[in-house]
Amino acid sequence: MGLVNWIELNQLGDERGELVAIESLRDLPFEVKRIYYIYNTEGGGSRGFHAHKALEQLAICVSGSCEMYLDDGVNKAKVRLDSPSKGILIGNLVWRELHNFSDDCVLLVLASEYYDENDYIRDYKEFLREVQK
Ligand code: T46
Repeated sequence: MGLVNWIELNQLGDERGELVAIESLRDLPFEVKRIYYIYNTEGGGSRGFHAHKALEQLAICVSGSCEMYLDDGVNKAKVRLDSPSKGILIGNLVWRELHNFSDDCVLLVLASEYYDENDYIRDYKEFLREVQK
């Protein structure tokens, strides 16, 4: 898996509006154990600045936009999330930073594991050491 992996989600819209459905292990490569979302970002700063040892996630900007900086210790990329029908897969051992949230941003995240603070690597040098193992 490369650093930047987009997943095009199925848009099931009709004249009443759009509908996107996401099924565990079918539309994304892991079982979803947790869902969270980030909103009310107006005036907020950047977020993230960490990697995960095991956690995999799919992030979808269901409203507005934001930018995500991804770094696997070798490759670096900046992506813009601005579509409710497109998600970005974030693998384990990927450093992520989130910037430039629009006021109306709602970032929905589907996660492969329950919340576990021990899975976070919050120190960039420790992250590089972990990647090089
Ligand atoms: C990620 C980016 C995109 C919980 O109690 N449960 C949860 O599931 C989450 C995600 C967070 N929290 C608590 C931990 C902190 O006290 O909520 C607070 C804010 O979390 P954090 O500072 O980790 O938020 P972000 O936006 O920097 O990072 C989050 C995720 O933690 C992270 O996995 O990839 O969003």
